[in-house]
Amino acid sequence: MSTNESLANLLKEDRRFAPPSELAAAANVTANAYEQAGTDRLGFWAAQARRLTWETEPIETLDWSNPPFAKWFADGRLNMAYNCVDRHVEAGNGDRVAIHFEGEPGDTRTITYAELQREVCKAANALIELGVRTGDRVAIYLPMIPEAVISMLACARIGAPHSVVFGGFSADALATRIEDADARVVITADGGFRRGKPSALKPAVDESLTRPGTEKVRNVLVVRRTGQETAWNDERDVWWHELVERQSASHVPEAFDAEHPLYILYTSGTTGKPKGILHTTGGYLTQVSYTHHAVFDLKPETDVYWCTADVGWVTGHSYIVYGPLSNGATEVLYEGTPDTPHQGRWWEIVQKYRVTILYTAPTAIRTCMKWGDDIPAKFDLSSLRILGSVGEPINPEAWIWYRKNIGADTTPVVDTWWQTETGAIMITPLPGVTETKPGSAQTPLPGICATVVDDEANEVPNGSGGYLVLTEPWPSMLRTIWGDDQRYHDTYWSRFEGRYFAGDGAKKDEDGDIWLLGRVDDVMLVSGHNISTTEVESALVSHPKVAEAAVVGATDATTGQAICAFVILRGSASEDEHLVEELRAHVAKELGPIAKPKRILPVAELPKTRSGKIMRRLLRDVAENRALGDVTTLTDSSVMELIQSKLPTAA
Ligand code: 6R9
Repeated sequence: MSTNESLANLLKEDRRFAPPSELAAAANVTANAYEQAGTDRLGFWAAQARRLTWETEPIETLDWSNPPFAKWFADGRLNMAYNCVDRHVEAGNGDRVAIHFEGEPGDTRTITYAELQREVCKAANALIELGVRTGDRVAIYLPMIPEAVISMLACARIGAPHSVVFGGFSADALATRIEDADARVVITADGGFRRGKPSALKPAVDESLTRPGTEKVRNVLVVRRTGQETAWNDERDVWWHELVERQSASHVPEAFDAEHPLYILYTSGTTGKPKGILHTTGGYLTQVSYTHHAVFDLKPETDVYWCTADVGWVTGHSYIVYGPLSNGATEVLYEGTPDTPHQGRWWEIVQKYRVTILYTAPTAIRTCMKWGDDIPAKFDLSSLRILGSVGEPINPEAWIWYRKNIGADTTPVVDTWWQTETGAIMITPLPGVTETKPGSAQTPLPGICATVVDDEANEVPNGSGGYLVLTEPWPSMLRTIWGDDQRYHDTYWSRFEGRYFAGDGAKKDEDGDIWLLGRVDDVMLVSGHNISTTEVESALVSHPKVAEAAVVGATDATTGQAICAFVILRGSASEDEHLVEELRAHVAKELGPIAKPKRILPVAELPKTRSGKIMRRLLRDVAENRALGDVTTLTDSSVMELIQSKLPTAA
């Protein structure tokens, strides 16, 4: 991939931000860690594994004798839930708040570590009563309520791998996942609150269980959240408040092998059947726990941490459940949307709980930009000391907006690159060490080996672009695709011999720092030039009138592909006849004439997945006047109708 000609824009980004000196002086992790891991990578990870409590300490670190099938800490034994809950109670921190729950309607619940231990034990005993045994799979289809966290920990406690399915997915998507994982029990709720209204969940479960392939589900465990009318199957359905509440609050955790399966999480990908990404216990927890400690500099006694992700996304698994709780964090769990009942809801929550660390996605940041600077300005956000970003490349302007309007222009922003498959953060600045650059994930963490290669697998020199690869196994790596070792090999390990292919385009700047350029499938080819969607989008977002942009390449008779941009304007900007020309000229100035979009369409919304990723595939369908492909993983399918109605004529 010859992305060199389009390197101009992001490399022109020369704003730099040193870590605040106070933070640097007291940081959990210092520059030293890079050196240690550089000299003895496996020794470094073995030391991080000792941050956990093992029933049998591992002697072996990595077994890579049968690549790409890794085993980490294989002779060690531990219990996941013990590490996330019980050990904090045993250490005398039972009274510390684990979860500040904030329901969308404003109801709250405070759960200490001692209470969490009782809840998890009761849920574990309930699952046992339902006949769930070690190794059985449990599907979890819940809103963002404490029972989601409790259910995951209860499954982990008894060694029953969970498969969490987004509450927003359809009955069909749920059925496919239940069938593929061969689940025996489904945990759900009558519904959850979304945008001020109860939104039912149980009907989708009922419908999914009429589909062939789901017959082995014996029970559905139902949390009463909204109190809405719910159809009931007496033989199969059990209320949480009836079954779980009457259980004993003690349960002795059993240790499992480090390689015992912890969970399956499905990634939709762009084509084909969803991939069940399999994660196991010891290596996964080692890396999520260490990265949470290092990247967010968590001080469990004083910090209040908030990750706004949904538990149905990997970010929720690693950075709401396993990472923070293994570190004894106090965290916020919020059920609803950022604009219910008003657009300042998130900032009100930050103010209320004095949140110190906030971890969110670029899509949310751009949405707040669109709503206007005056909204966060009304709240006291002075407690914040670290801001994180994940999910997509963050445009430099959105990064700056985040730091300035949310972080008082002082808090470090850590842009963390990773994937469902990597299990934990891989490339990121460290808040007390790295001089940050807006828009770049910058540096592989200590113990992580990543680089950028060209088509022939040669490492590219600084200043050049290509494909992001991981060159050494890491503790929280996926172990396989559930039930399909061959697909695991073919998808990730066949493109470049012996290296993990992430599917992302990237480049190295003159300092060797890594900039992510979006999925390789999204790269456009215009008159023989490779142009990354990320760069054109960032150029558009750097215009004061644009809050958000999505760019796709549409087939074009003269140039091969033509750049087609969909833009959302900022709150104050209006759509006038000169706007499109102004934006085209702006991109040409920022990136060069080759990157000038052929078409620019102002729209009200963009199609996104529940984790906030723009679904460019659907926009390509629109730009090329095709029928829309699969829309089942879209948050809101009416968005596409809105966009299509804006299209004047054929492309
Ligand atoms: C954690 C998560 C993975 C894909 C990944 C990449 C994109 C995530 C990013 C980022 C640039 C970042 N991505 N974080 N791109 N900068 N900081 O998002 O997992 O849902 O599996 O998505 O997301 O394209 O390959 P997942």
